[in-house]
Amino acid sequence: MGVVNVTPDSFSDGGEFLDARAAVARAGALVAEGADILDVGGESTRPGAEPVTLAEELRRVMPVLEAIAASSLPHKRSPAVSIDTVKAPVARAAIAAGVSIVNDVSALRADPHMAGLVAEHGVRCCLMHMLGEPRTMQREPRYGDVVDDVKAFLEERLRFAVDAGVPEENVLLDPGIGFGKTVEHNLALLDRLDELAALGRPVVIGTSRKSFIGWLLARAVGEREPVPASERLAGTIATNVLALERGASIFRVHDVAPVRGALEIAAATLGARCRKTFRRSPRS
Ligand code: HH2
Repeated sequence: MGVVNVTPDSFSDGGEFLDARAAVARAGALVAEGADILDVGGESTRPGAEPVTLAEELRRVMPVLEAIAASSLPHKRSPAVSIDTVKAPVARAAIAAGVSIVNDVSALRADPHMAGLVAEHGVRCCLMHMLGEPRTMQREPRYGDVVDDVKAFLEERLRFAVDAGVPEENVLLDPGIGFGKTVEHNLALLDRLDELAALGRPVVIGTSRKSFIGWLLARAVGEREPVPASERLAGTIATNVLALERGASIFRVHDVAPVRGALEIAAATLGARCRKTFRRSPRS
């Protein structure tokens, strides 16, 4: 899953693809690099981010989704498109423009109309764990056992979605790396990702360029500041390979080519152990 951030303030690429043409070019490049899914978002969820209005979010993402749907992508492979939003009206407009996955980082909690919308249109949805909300989530997050707590949350949200009429097979689950989590919380979730995969739904993992990687690299060399996002590719690759081994099947990343390459080799090495989870989308 390649990330297309149409935002001025995303933590690693804010402002780079705010212009619709730049975002569409970015989408094309990600598909050429091997993305099976494009995740388009118009609202940053980085720690401390302020919410954006409905009108502004629509203004950012719709031209990009429409251009992708019109197949102006300079590549033959046709990706699935997901919309990274917590707002039902944005999801509704995105679905009308051909989006088939709603990536809701609030796991259907932010907008009371989201679950019904996903059910009504028969699209897939990604339910992600987040403690609190982006503005405040990194202020001393606490858990009993982070993996048990996240697992219980995802189980409850899966049940909620199914009760709202979303077929279970349309649900993807995501532990929400970096969303109200310390470095140690993120590491525990990655280490025990198999416990979340045991819920029986595909696991989405989003470690790409995230700050825990920057902090771990800084710690390793005795620095006091996290290494910048531009220097977190090695950590992104390592964590995605590990997540594959622990049962993840969708890898949300900014740098598709190197991560895909690493995953191909890791999948070949692991063979039958991950054949079920690592496969290209049916469309490619
Ligand atoms: N991470 C981000 C945004 N959306 N969705 C899912 N399902 N899982 C994630 O881990 C996830 C997500 C944050 O990354 P990014 O989009 O690059 O940054 P920003 O939120 O600042 O735009």
